[in-house]
Amino acid sequence: MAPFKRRGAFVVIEGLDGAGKTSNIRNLGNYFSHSDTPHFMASEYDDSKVCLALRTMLNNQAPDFNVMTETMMFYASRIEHTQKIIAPYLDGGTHVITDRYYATTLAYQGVKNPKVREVHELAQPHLREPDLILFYDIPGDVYEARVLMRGKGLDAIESRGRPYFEQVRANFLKLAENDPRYLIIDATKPLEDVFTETIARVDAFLRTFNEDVVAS
Ligand code: T5A
Repeated sequence: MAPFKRRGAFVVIEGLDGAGKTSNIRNLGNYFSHSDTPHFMASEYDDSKVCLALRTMLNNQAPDFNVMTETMMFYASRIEHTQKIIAPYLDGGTHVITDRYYATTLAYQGVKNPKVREVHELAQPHLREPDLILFYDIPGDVYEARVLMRGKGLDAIESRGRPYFEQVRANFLKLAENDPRYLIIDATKPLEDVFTETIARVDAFLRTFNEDVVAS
């Protein structure tokens, strides 16, 4: 009998700025390390100098870019990160958890660029499909309070204001509507509660994922 090939699960963390992605990813990483789960916490900023350069440029100068340039640059960064970092980990059997993926571009750039879907279709063969997408949901007023509370200046995208972020949220919710891979987490709850729910959901998902992979 040929040995089954186990691949890693691809888990994506999504949400508005200030939704708690960074905090939960950090906790999830610690949890996986303590439970000896093979995992890689992926970050376009930390994993690749090319992605870091693109993302820094976009976050600092995005208002000066044409909307199509902005959209394509986010996809270019993502293709680079997927091909060089994410795909090899998944194929080697390691679970990958990433902070934002293509839903972010569809939701954020989709507010201003009606052709974002066309760019997505061009990029899709070079990307990996997430197995699970956790959407940390916060309304516009919570976004505003948390992002201002950080006390740092706002980057070019964060400065687009609350109506922009309300449209981004609506885009995310629309993406989640007919896609069973999405789990919507109420991220207005205390961080401890959000984290407990995150672990419970990811654990339950991984148990089924492993059974499915072994059975196939
Ligand atoms: N962007 C990115 C695009 O437009 N298109 C794209 O394709 C991509 C990839 C940078 C920007 O780039 C845009 C989107 C963004 O505007 P980023 O670098 O991923 O994106 O950074 P942000 O999402 O902006 O990261 P943030 O740090 O702002 O948000 P997080 O990570 O969601 O939130 P976190 O964990 O840092 O928490 C923020 C604050 O809120 C508190 C935390 O303690 C912290 O102070 N907090 C809570 N407080 C109370 N209760 C809770 N449940 C809390 N959760 C968090």
